Amino acid sequence: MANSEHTFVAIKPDGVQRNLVGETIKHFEQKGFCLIAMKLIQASEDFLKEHYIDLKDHPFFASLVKYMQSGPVVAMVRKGLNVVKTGQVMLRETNSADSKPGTIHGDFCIQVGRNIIHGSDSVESAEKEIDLWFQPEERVDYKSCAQNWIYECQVMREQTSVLCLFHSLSYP
Ligand code: IDP
Ligand code: MG
Repeated sequence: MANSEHTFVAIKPDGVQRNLVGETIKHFEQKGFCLIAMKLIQASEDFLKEHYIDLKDHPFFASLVKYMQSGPVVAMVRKGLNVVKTGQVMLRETNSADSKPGTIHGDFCIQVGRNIIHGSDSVESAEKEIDLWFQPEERVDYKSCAQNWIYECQVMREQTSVLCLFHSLSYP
């Protein structure tokens, strides 16, 4: 269903140490993406190697794992319409030097190796990352009242595709 896409977001150790947890969460909260799970976690080396397995052949892999292990990370799951793609736009670019003001990297980071936040780069990676970081019982599905004001179509609010075909718009 359209607005039930999930993404994985992690505030990296530098984001936590620089007291940017609230600021980065605020971006996702204000945007309207629903919070499904969140925790503070000190990840192990093996765990981070698994998380970044696709980058294992890059020269920065070892330093990336060390950086991510250097302190706690705030991991979360967000849900919403095109949340993976839009989440990436909100973070952009991987290299902070190329990131525009208004994005999280653009506003809070200078170097690629200290870019305070991770977001899944595809729906497939989001699924893998969410499964790696969160047990099913750590994810909470609930009805957010805000959704009535964030999405215009009944289908987006109720997450039931047939509803859109039969209901005219009815605002709360
Ligand atoms: P992404 O985080 O935008 O998806 P990836 O290419 O998946 O970018 O890289 C993962 C992370 O690895 C980046 O967020 C950044 O922290 C780090 N990284 C990427 N490229 C470099 C580099 O050239 N030098 C140092 N660290 C890098
Ligand atoms: Mg990536």
